[in-house]
Amino acid sequence: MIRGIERIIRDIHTRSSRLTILGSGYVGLTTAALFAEVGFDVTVVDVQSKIVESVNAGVSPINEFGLQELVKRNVQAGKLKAVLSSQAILNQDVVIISVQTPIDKNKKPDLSFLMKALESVGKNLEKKNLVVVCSTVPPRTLQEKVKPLLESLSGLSADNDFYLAYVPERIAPGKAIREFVESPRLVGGIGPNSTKIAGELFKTVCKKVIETDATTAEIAKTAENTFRDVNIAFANQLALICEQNGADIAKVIELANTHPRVNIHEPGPGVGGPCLTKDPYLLIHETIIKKQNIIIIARTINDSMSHHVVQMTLESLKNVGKNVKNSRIAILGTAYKADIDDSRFSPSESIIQELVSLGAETIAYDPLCTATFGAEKAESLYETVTGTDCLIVLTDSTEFRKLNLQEIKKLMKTKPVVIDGKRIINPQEAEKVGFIYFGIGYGKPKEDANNKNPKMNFS
Ligand code: SAJ
Repeated sequence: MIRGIERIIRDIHTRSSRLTILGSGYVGLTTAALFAEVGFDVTVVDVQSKIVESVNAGVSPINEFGLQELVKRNVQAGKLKAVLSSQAILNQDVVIISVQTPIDKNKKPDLSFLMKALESVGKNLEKKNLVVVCSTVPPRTLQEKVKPLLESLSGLSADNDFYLAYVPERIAPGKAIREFVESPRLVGGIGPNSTKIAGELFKTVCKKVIETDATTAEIAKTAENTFRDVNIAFANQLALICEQNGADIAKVIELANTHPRVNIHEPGPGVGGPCLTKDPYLLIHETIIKKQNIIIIARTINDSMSHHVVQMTLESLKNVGKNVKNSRIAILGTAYKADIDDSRFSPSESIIQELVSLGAETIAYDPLCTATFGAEKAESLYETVTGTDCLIVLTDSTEFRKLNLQEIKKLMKTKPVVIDGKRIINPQEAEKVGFIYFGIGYGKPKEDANNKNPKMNFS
């Protein structure tokens, strides 16, 4: 047995192992390109022919920093290719699964893509193969779903005849390649042999590998994004407290974070993207803690922030004698966060839709993202703001961090309102230029609130 494992590890070290990656999203393709770059023969499998054709032409179908060069170089060198069918799983030594694991409309994990991929893997599984799951999954998925399925389809025993590990990804869009290499990588085997072999494989690309077991790795992965979601929910609730008490959340967080063991995240118009909106539900799936579950409460708080932005807009317009109905509203930022083209679960979607349902005219602009969620599409910042009553900032994109407030004011209608969802505008400066300013977590000083701008109360 030991000699068998040593041979597999030697094949990894000499780059003789053949790798197949199932799923060619931004994680799968980044994984494939990086393993090809360190010398492995890599085949990436996808169900979409346009993705396969693109990769084989040396063109990355995904807009990810540095990926294009990696794909081109390794396709040209014959180290990386893409195929449509699952036939590629035959005669492979390592199969890495990186397919989507979404949640359904009831917030329950939908593991159908993973199970389908595993069926094709299981039917062709051979002795000494290593199967690695990278997709984010609920706790005990490897023990209770993946292992039994592969064993029954292949007739082989996990950690003895073949090897199985959970190796979650923790890369962020825009910095996927750097983070793949630099971030410590959790490697959780179904048994010690699997952990050892998978660890050796990932050490060829990742600077640091941390070995554990599959279930611990599953919980740690979902805990990371859940921690961020809960922390952001705390920041959002703190923002509402500041609004009601005439304090500035930006200052409060800055001060609280000078405590050496405090790290409060940033409040905002809501939490978007495919990770933080999903992973908390994977973590708590089938948990017995149904009531007073901080994780569910945090999700609810974060989801409620988009409605808070709309309420803030309505109140602000009312303060200047305008009605949201027939007001023209400029939206800056439709991606789920700054400087990316991804609009999945973006808070701007529900904000635009609620404003439209209330009779507002909306126009949206994002430097990288083409989604507008039903708003009119503008091609530039100045086109967006022209003739509008209100400007809502929803991402802190680089372009929005240096807004020329004087110029913007000239293009907007009288008594222009600005709603700063990301707290990137200086409130005093905006008011000096002539804006009616409201920002998430920015409570008007009490004397102001009593005299000129009544304190807003969003409960
Ligand atoms: N957000 C806040 N306040 C914050 C930070 C984020 O409201 O303090 C909002 C963002 O605006 C966005 C959402 O939360 O709408 C998600 O932001 P994110 O920075 O966590 O971005 P993601 O979803 O791209 O998260 C990825 C994660 N990667 C994976 O799951 C593989 C996450 O683990 C990383 O921590 C994060 O990138 C990162 O560090 O960039």
